[in-house]
Amino acid sequence: MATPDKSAFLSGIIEGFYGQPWSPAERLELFDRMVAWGLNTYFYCPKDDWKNRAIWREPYSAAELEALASMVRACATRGIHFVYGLSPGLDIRYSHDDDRQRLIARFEQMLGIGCAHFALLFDDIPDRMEAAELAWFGSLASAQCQVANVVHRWVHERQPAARFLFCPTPYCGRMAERQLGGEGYLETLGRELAPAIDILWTGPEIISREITLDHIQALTRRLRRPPLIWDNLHANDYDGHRFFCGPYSGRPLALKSAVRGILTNPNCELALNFVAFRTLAAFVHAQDSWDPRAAYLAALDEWLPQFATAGAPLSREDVVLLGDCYYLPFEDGAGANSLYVGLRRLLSQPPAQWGPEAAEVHRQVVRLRDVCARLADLRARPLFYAIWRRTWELREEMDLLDRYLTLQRRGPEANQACASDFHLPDTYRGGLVARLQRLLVQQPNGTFLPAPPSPDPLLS
Ligand code: GDL
Repeated sequence: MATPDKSAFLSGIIEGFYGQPWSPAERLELFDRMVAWGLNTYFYCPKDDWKNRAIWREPYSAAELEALASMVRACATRGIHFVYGLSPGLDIRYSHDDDRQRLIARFEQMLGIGCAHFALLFDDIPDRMEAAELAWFGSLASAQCQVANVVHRWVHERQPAARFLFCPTPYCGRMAERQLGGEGYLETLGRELAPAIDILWTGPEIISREITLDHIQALTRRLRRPPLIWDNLHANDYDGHRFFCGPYSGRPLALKSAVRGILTNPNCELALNFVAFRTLAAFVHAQDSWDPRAAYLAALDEWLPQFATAGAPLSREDVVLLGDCYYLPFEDGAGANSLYVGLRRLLSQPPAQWGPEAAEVHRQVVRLRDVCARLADLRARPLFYAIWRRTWELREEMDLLDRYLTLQRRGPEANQACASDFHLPDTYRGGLVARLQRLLVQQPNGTFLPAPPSPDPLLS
């Protein structure tokens, strides 16, 4: 049984993204990695596990409960804290006793299979209540506190060492500034939520580039306790074109002593999370200094064997370049960035003025295209299935750039328009979403303006 320690610093993984939850086999693989790397908490709250959110009132069937029980056992035998989270916020009636009883009934099912730690989540829900409920409680925050305190007390009586987590409706700085959940929401939590309850927080934003000590200290005063970080740095459920395999970064090491723990809600595809988890673990155990790039390179060295292919293995350089293309939400890795900058510079000049750097940029384009193509030969098929859609798209772009650069570098005598039989209108970069994306252009300050009119093959 995992030793429930009320003061332990929680470090680990949240399965809390939108989309298909991980499989039992994937979770076992994850738990083994967590043990090897020294992460102590797995938090189960997948958004699209129906019974966690959309139909939270329905009890688990015997088969579902057995599947959860084997997960709880797998964590217990490895000394990992298993936290079970329930999200009733879409339609809970806070004042109704039968809804509270349903929450308790679910937690009772989970206690029955050995689950020791619990969470209630109120993220991504309507921030309004029925008028009668509002009049009864005074605020959404008070309503949530009352329900959470009742359930917490019930759990605590049966499992005194249980950790109990709470995800607020405004769970980041921007939401709090916009007064999501009502004025004074966080202060109400600070006053009314049982002090032992851990409050989850994603930083200044849902996806936070940085989480500073100042930010956390100000929040701690409002919540009257240090928060528990729910980090979305590597989450990719909001963008189907991307995944993130850059290092844990933008957080000072001192953050660890200012919070109750750091949990990361990562890429939906488990196989793409190697660097995310490895570098979080390294951050959690780092003592004196933190160099994200060095941590990234060290993690890639450990990941490299999974890039063995049916033919010649991908080199470390290949994998670093690939990883650099899917680095972090706010940052490309050095190799990807220099390729992009080189291409931009080249394409802004007439080909007659291209110097020797054109050959180097072109060489990198071809190399990246080939790396993407060779991923089809990966021996680690789960990794290939997780990665291929994004890298196929990158391969297409590199292939087109290769054709363009080849043509232009032949010199003025090749003076002909660039066209490609593999990049035809409507199939290449096609579809309504792609067309819609071209209508409004985001400016560097974040605002949107209509794009200058441009030809649309479907309309011409
Ligand atoms: C969210 C959701 C989370 C989702 C993430 C990234 C929290 C507390 N909730 O808002 O489930 O995966 O953004 O899209 O972060």
